Amino acid sequence: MSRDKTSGEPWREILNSTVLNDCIEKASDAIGIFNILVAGKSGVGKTTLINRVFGADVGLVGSGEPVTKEIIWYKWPDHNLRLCDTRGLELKGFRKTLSSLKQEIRRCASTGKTRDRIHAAWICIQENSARVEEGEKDLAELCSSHGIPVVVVLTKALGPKSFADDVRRRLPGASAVVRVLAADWEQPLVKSFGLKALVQATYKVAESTGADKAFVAAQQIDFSLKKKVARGLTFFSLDPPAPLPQFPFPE
Ligand SMILES: Nc1nc2c(ncn2[C@@H]2O[C@H](COP(=O)(O)OP(=O)(O)OP(=O)(O)O)[C@@H](O)[C@H]2O)c(=O)[nH]1
Ligand SMILES: [Mg+2]
Repeated sequence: MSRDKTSGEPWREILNSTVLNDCIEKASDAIGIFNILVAGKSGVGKTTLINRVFGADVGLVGSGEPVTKEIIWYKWPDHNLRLCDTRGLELKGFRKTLSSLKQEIRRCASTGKTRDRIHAAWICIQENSARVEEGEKDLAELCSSHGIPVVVVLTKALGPKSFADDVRRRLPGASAVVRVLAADWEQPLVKSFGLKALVQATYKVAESTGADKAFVAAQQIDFSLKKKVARGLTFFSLDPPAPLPQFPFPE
């Protein structure tokens, strides 16, 4: 048996085997893709939030696929996440953004496949803005009318706390309203909070869309949730197409 470092070792052959690759592909298909729409006015903290929850540095991706000027899809190779980033929810241009989004939501749903649909929307509103804009209200209604569950994220949540109740009143179709400080605040010092609550609220809505496993795989906040889901999705429960070869680990 060759001891060459690059080839001929049985464990490398197994790693490259079609059987194993088929299993990995099957596992990845079983987990699927989570498509999330993230919207909110400029500077509210969308990118900070996404980076914290998914550990995916959106700022560094640079390979977004623009659908229109207002809608960009970010996709990561070998990741269970696709992110639809929107621009222009500001007062002036929001009608145009909403009409592009409507088309995009319909396009995503048109294949009839779970993996192509938009599974959830995070509408981000900075807590201290203390008001819900028309664009945010219309977007929430647009999503709800297309069966996309909405989680409202009150970002940079340093108060006023009572704003959450106003938002629940103004956006009654939202599945959840979650206060989040995605990164520690320095002056005054306030530790980050709310990320786990956001993940749990999103998981709850994702369960109804069939994309919950992909969401759990993609998020980097709640590891007990990952364990819980992994227990129901073991590698060997995926019925390999042929018996896997025995695995002689390298010495
Ligand atoms: N400390 C702290 N800073 C935050 C938080 N969220 C956002 N920021 C800061 O607020 C600024 C804007 O945040 P971004 O995440 O870039 O906001 P955005 O919504 O992606 O902005 P656009 O891409 O311009 O629409 C940045 O300086 C962030 O560091 C937070 O939870 N804590
Ligand atoms: Mg951003």
